[in-house]
Amino acid sequence: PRTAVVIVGAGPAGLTLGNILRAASVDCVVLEAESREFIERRPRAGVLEEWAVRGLQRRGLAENLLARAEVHTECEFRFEGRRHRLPYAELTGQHHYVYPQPLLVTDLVREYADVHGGDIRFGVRDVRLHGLDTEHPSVSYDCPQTGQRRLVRCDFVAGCDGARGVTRAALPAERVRVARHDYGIGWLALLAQAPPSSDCVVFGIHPRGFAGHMARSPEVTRYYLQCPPGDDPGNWSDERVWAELRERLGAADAPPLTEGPLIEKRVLDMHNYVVEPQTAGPLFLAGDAAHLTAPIAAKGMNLALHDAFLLGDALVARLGKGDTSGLGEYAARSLRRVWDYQEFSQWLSEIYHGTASGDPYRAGTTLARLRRLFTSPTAATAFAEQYLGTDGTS
Ligand code: RFL
Repeated sequence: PRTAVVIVGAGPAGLTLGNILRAASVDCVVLEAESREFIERRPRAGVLEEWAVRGLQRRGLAENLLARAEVHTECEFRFEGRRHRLPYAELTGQHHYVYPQPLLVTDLVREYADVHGGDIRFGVRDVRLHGLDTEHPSVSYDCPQTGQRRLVRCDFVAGCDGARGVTRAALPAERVRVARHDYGIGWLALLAQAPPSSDCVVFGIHPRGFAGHMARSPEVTRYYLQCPPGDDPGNWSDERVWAELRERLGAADAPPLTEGPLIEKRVLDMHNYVVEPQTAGPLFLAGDAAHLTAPIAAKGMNLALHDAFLLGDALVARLGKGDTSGLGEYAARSLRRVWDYQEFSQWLSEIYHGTASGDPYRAGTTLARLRRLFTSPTAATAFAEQYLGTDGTS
């Protein structure tokens, strides 16, 4: 069997890419290691930037999202026992959409497979890439139903298999640079079966460590607590979690937290990487496979969509009209936004974690940086632009 593009991975990047190709009648096959039920339930991100939603909308992929997502226009920092609101939409004219990643993935699978009859194979094992240095690449995998090895010949391979995928390893080591950064910090990622405790995202900047509150839906709320990297979630009883959240998110006039059962407790080590370039011959990486940003600035899913838009349009131009310019520029255009967001994550990490660093000098400069956001409209606007990704880096 032969197809134009094999897409490895059915996350936001792979599914968006698949939909763009299907809409342009480009043949493709999506290979996904997990089951459909699993990927439609996997909780992760929830914050989408307005440009990303407009990109989905232009491609007919945002109907449910626009009907159901919540629009957020401001965020709140709590530090030194006080609440400080930052009205980012007022400052930039743009806002955030809050739409849980599993809902977006569900919409994208339905559109690709059920509406457009796209080919997607779930539960595949042992995906391997072949012939990347030739004009005739192919991808092989173990088929879950028959246990047999299958081979799909293609023109292009899109590596959309996330941070733990296999396609990144197929880039030739001597031509690729991987830039890494480890913050040396852990976050306990929590999902509470409880309504949000505020109408906006809340960042608690506290000497005991960072705490975050992010609405996901009227019934579920994400919280984060800074912890040592590699910490065991077993060290965090529900009582300890809520006590720590109350302390770190506490501020004068702050409404009490709405508590509930904790349905997810995972420790995430905060680290980033950027692969340069993210292409080799017919292989193009997109999303977390090519670059990871710790959830510090809620950028990962947005970058995955950005890559899918660029790569989808470039592949359609190449396969439809023989125009190779988009593929030639893909890595550079992706990386411009990636590095911009990496820099913002770096900046924001210091705000989140500086006061708890144990270093009084860093604590002092962190608080100065924070206060400036609420005394200088220029500083607030600069923050808002980066927080919303409105700086035109695409
Ligand atoms: P994904 O979503 O990881 O999808 C990759 C897919 O590839 C499959 N796969 C394979 N398939 C076949 N063969 C193999 N060998 C395979 N190996 C893997 C996987 O099963 C999966 O289905 O990558 P993609 O598409 O690049 O999307 C990236 C985003 O998922 C990620 O950046 C975000 O979730 C990051 N992130 C956040 N991003 C935001 O923009 N805003 C947020 O608020 C936000 N919060 C978060 C996050 C990530 C988190 N975790 C757990 C990593 C919060 C958390 C807790």
